[in-house]
Amino acid sequence: MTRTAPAPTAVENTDAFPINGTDYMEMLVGNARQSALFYQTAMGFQPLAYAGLSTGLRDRESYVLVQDKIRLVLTSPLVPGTDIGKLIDQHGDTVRTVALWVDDATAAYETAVARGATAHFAPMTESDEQGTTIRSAVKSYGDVVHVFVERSNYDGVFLPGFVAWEPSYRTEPVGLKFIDHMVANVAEGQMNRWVQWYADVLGFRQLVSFDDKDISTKFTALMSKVMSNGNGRIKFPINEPAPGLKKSQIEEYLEFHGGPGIQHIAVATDDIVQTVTALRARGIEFLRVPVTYYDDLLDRVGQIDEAIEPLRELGILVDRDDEGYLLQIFTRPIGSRPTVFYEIIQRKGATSFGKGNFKALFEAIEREQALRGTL
Ligand code: TYF
Ligand code: FE
Repeated sequence: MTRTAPAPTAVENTDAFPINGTDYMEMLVGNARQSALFYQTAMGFQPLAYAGLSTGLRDRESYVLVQDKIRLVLTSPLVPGTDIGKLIDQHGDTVRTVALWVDDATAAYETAVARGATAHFAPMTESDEQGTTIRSAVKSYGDVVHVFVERSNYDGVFLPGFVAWEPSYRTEPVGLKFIDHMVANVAEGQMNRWVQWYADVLGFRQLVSFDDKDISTKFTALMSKVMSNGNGRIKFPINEPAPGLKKSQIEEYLEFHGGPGIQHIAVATDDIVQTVTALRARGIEFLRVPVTYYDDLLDRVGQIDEAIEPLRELGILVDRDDEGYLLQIFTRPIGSRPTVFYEIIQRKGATSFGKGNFKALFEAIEREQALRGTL
């Protein structure tokens, strides 16, 4: 690993324009109504907003869910032949939009395009009784777009056009707090191009770089670089496959996703044992490392606040860096295709990405690939 910059909090802010944080993430899904129930029941999200037939849309509907700072939009087409339908046919359920909360969506768009971004839509003003938003968007890797959201003059439930979604069915949150990072998989030879894109267009800085020796098993390898904005709230690792003896998880993703896209969304909790216990009780399945992982855990990471036994029972991984330690665990893919999955992460000082867990984690992924016949 090469540290190209100090801790995220200490990174010099070179953002091309102010970005406050992630505003929302939109997934295109085959059946938003049922996916919404999955995110409520299994993942502990709360219903927030809705747009669809009853609000005047004819071709699609969206459910918006929230858990602490995480806003998730689930969108499905309602009729054949839509652009959204074509994207779902190509990718399966997929993250389409990573929306960034900005002070000025017009300036953000003009700056991003001037610095080399491809436009997706020009600034548009949307209004209702609750105020006005301005949104604009540029294209990133694959079919992922970054929407810039300016909402300082808006007081409504989500965005103009959405109404409050207030079903009587509610579930307990599981303690998910905010999006810690969102990881892209791109094709071999494309990582540096997209690293450069985030530097050129958004002014992001490279936090860390992992080469194929850092991230390899006997069979497969990958490379990864992490890009971050100035305030450290947005972290985008970008992976590409590296040559290996067998098909890597990145190649499997690219094949089943039909091109580059978001591979995993890491969500932060401040009590990972409680969060993972709750998620498991609701049916979420996690990757398992061999129990021998825990035999020398304290030798590797030193003293930690948590008891080892629950970590072993749940399969939670631990890694330490210069600044502290982190606990993390990865779900199985959440949809039918072996593409998108979630990471649950609790940081106790550490700002890194669990390099010490890469080998055990990637071997666990390879065991899953073997079961799928895709290794
Ligand atoms: O985001 C990360 O860097 C860690 C590890 O395919 C990781 O969560 C990296 C690549 C990958 C799965 C996990
Ligand atoms: Fe991660």
